[in-house]
Amino acid sequence: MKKIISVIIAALVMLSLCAPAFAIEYAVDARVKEYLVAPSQYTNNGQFGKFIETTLTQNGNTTSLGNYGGYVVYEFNTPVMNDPKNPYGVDFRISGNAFNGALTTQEPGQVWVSQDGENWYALAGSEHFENQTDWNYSVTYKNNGTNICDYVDSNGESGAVSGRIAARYPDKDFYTTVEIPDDEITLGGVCLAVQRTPSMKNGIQTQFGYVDAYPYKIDNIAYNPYIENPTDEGIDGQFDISWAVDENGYPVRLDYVNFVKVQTATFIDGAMFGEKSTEVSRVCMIETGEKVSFTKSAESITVNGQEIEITDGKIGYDISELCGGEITVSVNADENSSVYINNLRSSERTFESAPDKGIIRVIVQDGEKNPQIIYLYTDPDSQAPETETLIGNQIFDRTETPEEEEPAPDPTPEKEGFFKRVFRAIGDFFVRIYKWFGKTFFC
Ligand SMILES: [Ca+2]
Ligand SMILES: [Ca+2]
Repeated sequence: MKKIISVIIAALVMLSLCAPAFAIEYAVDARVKEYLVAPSQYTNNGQFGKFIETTLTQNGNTTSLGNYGGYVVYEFNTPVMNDPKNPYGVDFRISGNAFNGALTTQEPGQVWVSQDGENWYALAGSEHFENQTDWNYSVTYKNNGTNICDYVDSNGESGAVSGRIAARYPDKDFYTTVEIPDDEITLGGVCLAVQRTPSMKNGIQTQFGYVDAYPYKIDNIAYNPYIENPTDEGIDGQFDISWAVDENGYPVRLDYVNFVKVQTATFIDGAMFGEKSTEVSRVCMIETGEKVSFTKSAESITVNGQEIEITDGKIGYDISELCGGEITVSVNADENSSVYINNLRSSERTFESAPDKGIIRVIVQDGEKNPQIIYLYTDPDSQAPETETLIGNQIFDRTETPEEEEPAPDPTPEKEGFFKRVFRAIGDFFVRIYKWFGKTFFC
């Protein structure tokens, strides 16, 4: 027994010696500015409901944001750069605790970014432009003095907040960074789905662009968000600042951000598991690559048979004249590209009618390159921009850098045929004779 104990102590000493090395590698230069766990089984309660700062440490520590609207705001001391050298365009990672990508396991959190902490832009994940996604949903949680809050939402639905154990009103003493009124608090933002009937089937499927949707990995490597089979192979929490959009869903250009917010984006009763609540386990920066490179494989997009040429510097296209009823969008890109049309990974998608939000986003991505992002506007009355609206200072040159050409291999001398060799030998012979005569008789 003593031997076992001494081995354990030795192992612990070894681990404690190793820890600082990992801490340096994965430390994030940021602080928690605000944190609130919305009424849920984790509110005012234990590890999952309190120690959010641990998500900034090297190995992370699972912490919950609670029910819909619960959130954390990180303030970075060093800006997070939207650096075109980042593989796949991924600029940072925030992981949750999902153990697979199944719809019952996913608990997606919406990510927002800001330069000043006041003006926020959503990073549009795969579901952002789908009809069922509500960009302006809110829930007012009411403190009734019991373990289960009441609520009323922006759709006028109301009742008791369902919870497996409890859905407590947040206590001021637990969440000191947020002003919490005594009687009720309203939390709003993006909501991906509302399902308040308790059922094991109350799940949600996202493809990319949310926290706590896929298994996580503890490292600082960027993984491709657009892979073919994310349900089996997706890695949680890859974020590209180039997904940023304003309140109308129009693209904005942010070359850096100083604040990142994660917010539970569902109001779903998951029956025996309790409410769906986004967990945050770890924030990390990613290793920047060597080379700037952009995907530009889509030269054109066909909408209902009409080809639209994609021109340099223009990412927004008005297609409203082509949108009478059904809309079929075909992306003419390299066959090896990953192509997303809103939340569908395919180079073609048919919409029964124009999407409610008036926007179809096309993403094309090749190899490790930054994606090509194109917006098609279906609403004739929209004032949609043809380019991204620049926020703050422009830092990076986004024009495409040509691929470095592979050095040409040394030319291999062609093997000469038999007759060619004979003729060359005869020619060389006469040249030598000619030179010999010249030297002998004329010099
Ligand atoms: Ca990026
Ligand atoms: Ca989770």
